Amino acid sequence: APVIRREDYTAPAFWIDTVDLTFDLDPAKTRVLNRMKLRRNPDVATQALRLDGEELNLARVLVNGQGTSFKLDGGHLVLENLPDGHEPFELEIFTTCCPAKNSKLMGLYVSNDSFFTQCEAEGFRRITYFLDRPDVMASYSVTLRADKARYPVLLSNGNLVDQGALDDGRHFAKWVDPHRKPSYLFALVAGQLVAREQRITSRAGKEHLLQVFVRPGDLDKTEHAMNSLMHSVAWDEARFGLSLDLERFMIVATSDFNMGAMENKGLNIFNTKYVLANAATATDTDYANIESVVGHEYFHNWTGNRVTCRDWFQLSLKEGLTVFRDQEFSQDLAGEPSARAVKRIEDVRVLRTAQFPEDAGPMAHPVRPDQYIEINNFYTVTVYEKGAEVVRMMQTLVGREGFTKGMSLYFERHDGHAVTCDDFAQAIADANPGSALAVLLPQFKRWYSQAGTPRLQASGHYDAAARTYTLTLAQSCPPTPGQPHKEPFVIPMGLGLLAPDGRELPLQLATEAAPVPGHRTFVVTQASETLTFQNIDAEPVPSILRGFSAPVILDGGYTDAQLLTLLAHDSDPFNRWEAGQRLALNRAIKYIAEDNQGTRTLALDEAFIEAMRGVLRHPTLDAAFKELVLTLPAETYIAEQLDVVDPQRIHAVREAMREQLAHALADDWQWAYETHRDTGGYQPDPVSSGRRALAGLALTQLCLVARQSGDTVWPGKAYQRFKDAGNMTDRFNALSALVSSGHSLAAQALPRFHALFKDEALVLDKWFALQAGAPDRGGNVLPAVRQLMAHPDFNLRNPNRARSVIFSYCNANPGAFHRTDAAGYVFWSERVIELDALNPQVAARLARALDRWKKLAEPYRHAAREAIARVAAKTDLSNDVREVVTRALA
Ligand code: HT7
Ligand code: ZN
Repeated sequence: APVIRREDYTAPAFWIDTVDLTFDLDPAKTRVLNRMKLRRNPDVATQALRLDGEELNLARVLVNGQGTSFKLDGGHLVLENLPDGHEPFELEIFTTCCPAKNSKLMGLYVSNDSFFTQCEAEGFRRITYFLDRPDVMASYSVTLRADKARYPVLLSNGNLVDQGALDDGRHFAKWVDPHRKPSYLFALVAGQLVAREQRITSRAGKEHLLQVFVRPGDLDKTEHAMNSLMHSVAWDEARFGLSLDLERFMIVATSDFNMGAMENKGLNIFNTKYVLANAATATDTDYANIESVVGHEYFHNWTGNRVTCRDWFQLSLKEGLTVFRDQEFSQDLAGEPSARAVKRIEDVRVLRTAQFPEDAGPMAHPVRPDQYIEINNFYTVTVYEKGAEVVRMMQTLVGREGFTKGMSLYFERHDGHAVTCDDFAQAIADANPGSALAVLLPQFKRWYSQAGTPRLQASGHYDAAARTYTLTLAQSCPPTPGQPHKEPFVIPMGLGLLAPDGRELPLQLATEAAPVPGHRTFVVTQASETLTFQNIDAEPVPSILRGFSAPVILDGGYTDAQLLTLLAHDSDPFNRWEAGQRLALNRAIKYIAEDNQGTRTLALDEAFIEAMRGVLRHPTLDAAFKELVLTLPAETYIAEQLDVVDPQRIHAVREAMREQLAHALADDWQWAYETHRDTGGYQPDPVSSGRRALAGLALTQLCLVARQSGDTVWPGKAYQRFKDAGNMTDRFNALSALVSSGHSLAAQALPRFHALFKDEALVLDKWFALQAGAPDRGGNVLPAVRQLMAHPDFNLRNPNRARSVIFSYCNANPGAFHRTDAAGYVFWSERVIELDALNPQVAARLARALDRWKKLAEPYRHAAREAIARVAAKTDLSNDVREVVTRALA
C-alpha cells in the first residue's frame, strides 16, 4: 500500500458545491443516487476527475444528464471527458452497497436492525463515489426512503424539510443541512428509535431542540447524556462565546461502533457506552466519561466542523484542541480547585500510561504526522492527548484570556474553511503579540513536528553564604523512527520552592528587584539553562513542573526526604500526588532490580507507610485525591521506567506492595471504608464519587488482607455489599474486590451478576472485562479468557464485546498476558488475524499490544517477535494491521 506524505498535499482538481443524495434503504442492497454539482478548481492545472470509492457496485454515471465514458481504476472512478472551462456541471452516480455485510462498521452498516453510518476518516467512499477528503466542502440534501414499520425514524444532518408516505408501506424523509461540510461529517440513521427531547433557549435568545435517540428500552438511561449536552451548550457559550448554530442537535446511540462517538454535523452518533447510564447499570467512571464524550463531540461543532482540517495530517487541529476543550469543560464542571486537580491528575495518568509508551515505541509520530499508510492508525493518544497538552501549553503561554482572544481570531479568520495546525498556532500567537508564544512561535511549533517525549533534568544547588538557590535545567529528546536528532522544545515550567518546613517561598530571580507574588511559570527554551533565586534562607525543596505544565519526563533528582516534604505540604495538588507516585515508583524499581526473584522478603519502609497513612487519614484532603495517591503506579507505567521489562516480575512486585500496604494500613482501610461508604441515594458528583472510589479501594485492600489471613469477615462484607448495593459503582467495586483478591466468594458472585444483568449489554461488557483483567494466579487467566470467548454472550463482531475480553486481557493485563510459555502471544496473534478479516480498525488496535516488545526480557522478547512475525507473514492482511506489524518489526 502506498505511503501518503504530508509534503505531497495538493489542492483538489475539482470542487463539489452541492450533493443531493437519495437512499433506498435495504440491508441487503441499498441504492444510492448521488447528484452533484462540480466545477474545476481554477488554481489547479486541468486533469481527470478521480473519485474515491470502495466496495460499491456501480450502475450508472451521467454528466449533465448524458451517459459518459469512465474507468474504474483501483477503487477510483475516473472521468476524463468532462466539460472544459470553469462552468459548474452535474454529475449523477447511481450505486448499490450491502450494509448487512459491512462488518468493518465504516460507511453504511446495520446494527440491531437499524442503519448507521461512520464516515470519518474515509468511510463516505463506501457509500458513494466522491472526492472523499476534508478540504472538499459541499452543501448536502438527503432523501431517505425505507420501510415505515421497520424503520420508522429516518435521520440525517441538518433540518427536516419534508416527510411522508410512499407506496408499499414505505415512507421518506428529506433533510437539508444549512452548513457546508466535508464528506466525513455526513451521517444517516434509520430504525426503531425513541428520543428524549429538550427545548433550550441559548444566551443569544435562539430556540433549539436537543434530542437523544436510543432503542425503546433505553430511554430511562438518557437523562445524564441530555444533562451533559445542555451543560456543553452553556459552557461553550460562556467560555468561548460559541453558540449552537443549528435548530436541532441530535445524538443517536448504537451498540456497534469502532470508537467512542462521532461528531457528524447536527447528528452525532455515539457508542452506547458513552450515552446510556442509570444508577443501577453505570459506574461513576461511566458517568464521567459520558459527560466528557458528549462535551467533546458537541465542542467539535466549532472545532472540527465549522473550522475543519485541510488534510488528515492536521487531525490534531480538531482532536487535540477538542480534547483540550473537553478536559477544560470537565474541570470547570467539577468546580472546586481540588476536584479540578483530580481531573487533571486523571488526564495526566492517561497521557503517561498510554501516550508516553507510544512516543517511545515503533509507532511514535509527531502530533502532526508526516506520513501514514492507513489514516485510521493515527487516531492516537499522541494526536489526541499529547495534542491537547500542546494546546494547553499555548494557553499557559498567553494566559486564559489571551487564549480566548486567540480562539476568536481563529474563527474570525477561518470559519467555514479547512485549515492547518500552523493556522491555529498563528491565530493564537497573533491575538497575543508580545506573549511568550508569539515571540517563540517557530520553536514552539516543534511540538507539532518532533515526536518523542522530552526529558527535563533538574538539579538544584543551594549557596548558604549567598542565600541563593540555582536550578539547572537540561532538556533532551530521544530519537524516534525517522527523527534521529531533536532540537530543544519550548517548555513552560510551573515552579514553586518550599522551605524545609513546607512553607511556600516567594520567588525572586537574581535579576529581579522584588519577589513576584503568585504562581509562576518559567519558560525553558535552551538545551541547558539556569534559574537563580535570591533571598533564600535555607535549602528549599523545588516543586517543578507544577500542574504538569508540559508533557515531559521530569528527572528531578529528588531524595526521599524531599518527596516526603512535597507529599506532605505542596500547595500544588498535582505535584503532591506526583511525590507519592515517585515514592512508590522508586520502591518498585528497587525491588524489581533486587536479585531475589521472589517477593516474600520485600518490605515497605515505615516512612513510606506512614506517609501513605498520613494521606489516608488526612483531615481535609478530598477522598478522590486520597484514592489517587493510595493507588500504586500502573504496571505499564512502571515498565516505562525500565530499560528491560519482565512483566511478571513487575506484576509480582506491585502485587506484593499492594498487599503490604493492605496489611500495614488495615485499621486505616477499615476506618476509610466505614466512613466513606455511601448511605444515601446515588449522585454522580465529584464529592460522592470520590467517596465511593476511596471506599472501593479500601474494600479491595481489606479483601486482600483477608486472602492471606484466611479471615472471612471482609470477603463476607464485600459479598453482602455486592448483593445489596444501591448503585453499580458500589456493586461493581465489591465484585471486583472479591475477584481481585481471588476469594472463593467471587465464584458465587460472578454468575449472580450475570443473571442480574443478562439483558444489559454494557454491564455484560464489565462482567467480561473484569474476568479477563483479573490478576493471574498460576496462569489461570488465559484459559478463562478462552472460555469467555466460547460464552453464548460473546460476539467478536461487536467491538465493545471484543474489547471487553480480548483487549482487557492483551492490553490491560500484562501480568497475565506475558507468559513464559508464550501462550498469551499465540492467543494474541490468532485474534489479530481473526479480527482483521472482520474489522481491520479494531484488529490494528489490538495489534499494538506488542508495540514495546523490544524492551521485554527473555524469553518474552523472542516469543513476542515470533508472534508479530507470524501475523506479518499473512499475505492478505489489511493495510491497517500491515502498517502496525511492519513498523513493530522494523
Ligand atoms: N472524530 C471521531 C473519530 C472517529 C473515528 C475515526 C475512525 C473510525 C471510526 C471513528 N469513529 C469516530 C471521534 C472523535 O474524536 O470525536
Ligand atoms: Zn474528537
